[in-house]
Amino acid sequence: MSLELFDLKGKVALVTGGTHGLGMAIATGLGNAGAKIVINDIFQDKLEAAKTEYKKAGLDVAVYNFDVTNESAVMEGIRQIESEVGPVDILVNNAGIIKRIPLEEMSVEDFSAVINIDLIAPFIMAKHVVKGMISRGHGKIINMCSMMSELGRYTVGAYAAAKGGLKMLTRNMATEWGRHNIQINGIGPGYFATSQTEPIRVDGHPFNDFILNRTPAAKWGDPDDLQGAAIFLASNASNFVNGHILYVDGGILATIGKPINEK
Ligand code: NAP
Ligand code: GCO
Repeated sequence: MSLELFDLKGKVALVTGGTHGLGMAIATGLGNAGAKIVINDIFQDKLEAAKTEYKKAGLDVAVYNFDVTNESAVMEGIRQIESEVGPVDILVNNAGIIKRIPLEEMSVEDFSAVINIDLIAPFIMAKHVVKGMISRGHGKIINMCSMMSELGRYTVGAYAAAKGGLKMLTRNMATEWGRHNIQINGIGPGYFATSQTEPIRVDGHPFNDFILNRTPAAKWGDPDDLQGAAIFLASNASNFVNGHILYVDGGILATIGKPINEK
């Protein structure tokens, strides 16, 4: 019985922003666990390139082009997906952006852009996927949170506000939809090697040294390190887990850290 708990055969999983980075890693993990994978993005060329990459990994992924911040586009995208692929059993709200600007220099436009994609879009996506989940009496929603759901950092104030809000939105989704046998949880990655963190990860960048020191595992996360947490939260193994943020951070949140030169 135990391994069957993690089997996703017969499930449809929609991963937003799944053309690369953490979304692609998570979608690949869910696909390898048996789910039919659907991804979205806003650039058709990235969707086509990603489809080819997934195919090389043995996964036939369905791709849809819509902006997660545009409610009418989301409604049409979900309608198409549920008509052409099937009802969405698993939603991973992964699409996101970051803007690294000191708050006193940040425009309201930039602040709003981050909030729109990182906080309001997960609400829009969930609102239009959950209706079917309620009617079917089951569903899984996974929101991509962050270390910034718990901690502040210089220049990422809008992102921290969004990801902190996403943690509480996750808990409120669980509060409102748990009664329908829908589990809504978050994954809180530490620092991972993707295009999003590339600017602060290059060798010699002070932040790179800081993170290697601040992380007990003493390395940047590999996106595939998130696959186990995603499969767990997408599967029957987590049917009594709700409103939980599962941090996959190499130990960052467990420690105050250590002096740079200390072993
Ligand atoms: P990434 O490399 O920047 O990828 C983000 C994805 O979201 C891209 O596919 C992007 O598409 C898509 N996207 C952006 N805006 C969109 C929109 N309006 N509609 C649809 N798709 C959109 O980021 P990542 O590092 O993989 O991170 C993925 C998620 O994990 C994000 O929510 C991020 O905040 C979170 N996270 C990342 C880390 C980390 O260390 N990397 C840690 C904690 C949390 P395009 O490429 O076409 O723009
Ligand atoms: C940053 C990083 C982080 C990571 C992640 C950490 O500039 O601090 O981009 O925000 O993306 O969210 O969990």
